[in-house]
Amino acid sequence: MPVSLCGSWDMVSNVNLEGYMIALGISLYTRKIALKIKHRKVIEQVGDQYVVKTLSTFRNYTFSFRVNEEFQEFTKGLDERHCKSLVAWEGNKLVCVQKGEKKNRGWAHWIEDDKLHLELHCEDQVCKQVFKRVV
Ligand code: ECB
Repeated sequence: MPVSLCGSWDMVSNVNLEGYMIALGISLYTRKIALKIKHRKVIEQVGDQYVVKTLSTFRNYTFSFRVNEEFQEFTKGLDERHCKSLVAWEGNKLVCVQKGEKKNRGWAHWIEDDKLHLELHCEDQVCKQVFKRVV
């Protein structure tokens, strides 16, 4: 049974968000703001339903899913695209594949050294974020 991802997490590092945002076609203006802000991740689980909230002073993005069940995702406030998304456990990693206009799009969350790790990928770009638990 993987370690629970649930809780509130504050960003401590953020590598190549710029490349990831360029791959998604985000405007220069929005990228400049997005790079300056710290994100908070809030992950909740009720039964087999997860809610993942990415919160910031600039924009918020919330979505929910059931593991192993494909769902329609609309990345409102991000790149505003529709994806067919599927989240599944791969070992200790919660892995999402986001099928849509953008190739090789998805993310993975896992816990390592008491930190929440997130790898976001799109086309040939990988963004790596690490979060520490909010106490
Ligand atoms: C919600 C805070 C986003 C602030 C940036 C706003 C605009 C930039 C537009 C698009 C850039 C794409 C992503 C920004 C980086 C992180 C936001 C959420 C990343 C994500 O999809 O996380 C997953 C896994 O936790 C949940 O969707």
